[in-house]
Amino acid sequence: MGTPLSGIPHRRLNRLTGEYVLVSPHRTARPWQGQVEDPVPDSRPAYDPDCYLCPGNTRAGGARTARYSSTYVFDNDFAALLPDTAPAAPASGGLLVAEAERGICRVLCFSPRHDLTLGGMGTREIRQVVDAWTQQYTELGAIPWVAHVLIFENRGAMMGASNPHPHGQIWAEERLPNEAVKESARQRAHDGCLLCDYLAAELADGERLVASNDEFVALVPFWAVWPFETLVLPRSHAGSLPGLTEPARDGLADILGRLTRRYDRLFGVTFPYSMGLHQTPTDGAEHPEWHLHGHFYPPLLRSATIRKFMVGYELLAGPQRDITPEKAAEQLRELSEGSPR
Ligand code: H2U
Ligand code: ZN
Repeated sequence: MGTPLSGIPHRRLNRLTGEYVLVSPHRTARPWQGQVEDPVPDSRPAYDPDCYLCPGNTRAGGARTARYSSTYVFDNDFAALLPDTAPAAPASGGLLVAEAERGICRVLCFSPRHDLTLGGMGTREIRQVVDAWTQQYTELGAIPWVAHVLIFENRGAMMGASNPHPHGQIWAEERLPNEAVKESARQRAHDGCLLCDYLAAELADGERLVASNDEFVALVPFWAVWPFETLVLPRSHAGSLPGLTEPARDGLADILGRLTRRYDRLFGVTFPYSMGLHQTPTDGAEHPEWHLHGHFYPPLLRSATIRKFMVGYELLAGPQRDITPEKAAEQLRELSEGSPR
């Protein structure tokens, strides 16, 4: 594929969404001068008596978090969607369209240890998270009215995480949300599997690869919007976590640990991000076009404190970036991965 137009303003097509991103590489003529430091040691305790996610503690709503020893799932005490929302008649009075939306929101603690992050957990512990995600996708997706299950993690205050305890969320709902609608349409429109073909092109090119193992590849997508955005892809076609083989589940755990440790070393801080897994809709239809993948959207641009803002052009026209995806991949690739704590 090669890197086209590497020195001039250009736009790139996001094959998954059909949207363009503007790239302005000439604005980053200065060489990379950012220091690469070891992550600042986290001073969090292994157990925090005031943390609502630590084993045995009372949550805000009064419920008690169990004394768990690996992963722990509970219904979100402040759920954005509710399972018993009555299917009200759509209020589509002309231009004003609204419809009731049923859903189930859960919180998943990755570890009983308050002081860990995915990158600090060993592959075996992350594999337990992968298994919990698989189980949740299967269980929630099997509910007849659930059409979509989103698994995600907000990490760091910058991304709105309410608590540093390692945890993620799961939102299951009645209809496909916007991103799933766009990605479904683009994958369906492609002749063959879009992401199998895309991964083959990226492996042949190599310029945007960050880390890989026998089962999974992490790369900065050609159309990345966030400076250090990455896409995590299984090498073999699978639409969802239950479709992964045992070695592939281990491979996913391995790549998640290694990728997040690279992130943590980039600016020497626990790297903030929102990450999520996009999987086959559970709407009862056949979706051979869907290829499981993970998106990492980190907000940081140049240091632990300089973030990318989505303002101006981004809000009013479309996403724009300066540092090229190739440069970002190179920076992430050159870091050592370190090891879990
Ligand atoms: P975030 O850190 O990504 O915001 O996720 C934490 C979720 O935990 C959030 O959705 C829920 C919040 O509603 N929560 C509980 O369910 N119980 C609590 O006691 C506090 C927070
Ligand atoms: Zn905790």
